[in-house]
Amino acid sequence: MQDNSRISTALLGLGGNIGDPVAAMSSALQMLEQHPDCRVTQVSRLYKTPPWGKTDQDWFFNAAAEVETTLSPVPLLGLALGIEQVNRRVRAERWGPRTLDIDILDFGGLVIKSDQLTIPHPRMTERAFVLMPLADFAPDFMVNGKTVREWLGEVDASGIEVADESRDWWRNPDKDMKGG
Ligand code: PH2
Ligand code: MG
Ligand code: MG
Repeated sequence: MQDNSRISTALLGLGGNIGDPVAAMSSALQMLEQHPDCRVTQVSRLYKTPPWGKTDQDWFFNAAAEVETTLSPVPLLGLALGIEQVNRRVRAERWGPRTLDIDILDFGGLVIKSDQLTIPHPRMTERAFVLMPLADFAPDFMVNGKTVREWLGEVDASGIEVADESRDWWRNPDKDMKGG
């Protein structure tokens, strides 16, 4: 990052269940890491999670990340949506379509309610697929009066699996595809 003066810490949730979500999530984190106004400071393990809400769809891959940024919340949202667009492009090519969701869960503890953005993310405290990855690096982080660990104790986390124990699964997503 170029300017150290106004650094905020944002928490992001990432997920996907179409195409190659792990490649899309890896690409997203690498794009954030390479962006001049962002630095990826924590990444959770990689999880495989049963679909929440609409249950007649494929399981998801989910992860969480901490990003330090000199961007304000709305520009960070714009960056996240742009990265989603790039990775959501459906292309009739070898590795097929891919889908990616990037949610801003928290931004420096601010409370924001605008048409574009609600922070903290209004459903994060109900969702084990958000809380469990977040608890890998921020179990004591406070959201709406309770820690991530406390919220996690109140939700149904059944079915969730760790898909990659490594915290840098996103740095080299093709490592298992060599020769394949
Ligand atoms: N995202 C949704 C709806 N349901 N379920 C899981 N397991 N993981 C998700 O990321 C997810 C979901 C809408 O954003
Ligand atoms: Mg979402
Ligand atoms: Mg979203």
